[in-house]
Amino acid sequence: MPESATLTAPAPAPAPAPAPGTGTTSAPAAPPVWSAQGFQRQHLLDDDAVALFICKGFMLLEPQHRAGLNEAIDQRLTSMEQNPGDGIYDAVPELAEVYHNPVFVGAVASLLGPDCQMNGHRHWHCTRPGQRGVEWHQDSVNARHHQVKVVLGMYYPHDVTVDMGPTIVMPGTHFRNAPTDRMATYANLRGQVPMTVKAGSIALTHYDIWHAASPNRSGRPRHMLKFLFSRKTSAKERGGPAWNHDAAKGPGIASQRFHEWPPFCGQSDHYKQIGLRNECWRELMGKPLPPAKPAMD
Ligand SMILES: O=C(O)CCC(=O)C(=O)O
Repeated sequence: MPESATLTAPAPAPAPAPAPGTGTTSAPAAPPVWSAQGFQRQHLLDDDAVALFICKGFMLLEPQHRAGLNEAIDQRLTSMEQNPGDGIYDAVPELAEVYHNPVFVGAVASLLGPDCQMNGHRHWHCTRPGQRGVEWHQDSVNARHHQVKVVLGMYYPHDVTVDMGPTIVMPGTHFRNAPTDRMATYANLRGQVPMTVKAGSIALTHYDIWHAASPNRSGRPRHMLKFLFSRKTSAKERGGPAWNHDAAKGPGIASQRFHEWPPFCGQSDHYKQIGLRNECWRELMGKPLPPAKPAMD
């Protein structure tokens, strides 16, 4: 697994064409209920990919979609006058193909288990030319913990360049919390990562990651679809990890990753981070947590 944590896979088979006589002009058919049950083993993450996700709180997936899919979604969104909120999945049923891509399904199933579910809340984030973006925030409840209960799948149907207002994420911040009103006053953070991506990319992030949207100085709207996926059962309940775990090498790979000291991170935060990374790994492995250490002054 390369450092960039980027995965690729061949395009899945195109969706079946509508039966003759069934209208292409009628309202789009309702999208199928999302499920990870059909994941393919070769698309599950390996130990290093999971360890990297635990450290950074996100990974960038670059699945191959069928020819024309990204363009069709981009055009449909650009022509929409109103944001349907949670109804975006029904309004743009091609999104079902995106979120059923085997690379995405394999990654989500690896982190949340094969019985995970698509959440009813989702959103189309459109930054139009001249709009200033969104301040730093966490989507969840600003609590420090070691679990992965929900992940976000941020899909970009077109190439995103730096002038188009990319999403920005701050690696490692899923283990930090800060009051939202204070966070909103932050500007450029050292180490932040802009999602300047190829069309079709999906940033898979921890629910707690700090993220923002930068201003759109280009001449076209920047689209991002944010879908949420939730855990149903813990690894302990299922009897072990959900990814392609190698019992001989995995723990060593993870331990090495967890001791990596990220740039711009103070010593105190690094120690707390190592503890949370280890607890997160144990949780995802279905192992009990080590006994709590006495508080330090
Ligand atoms: O549009 C973006 O890139 C991020 C916006 C976002 O995540 C939000 O408003 O919650």
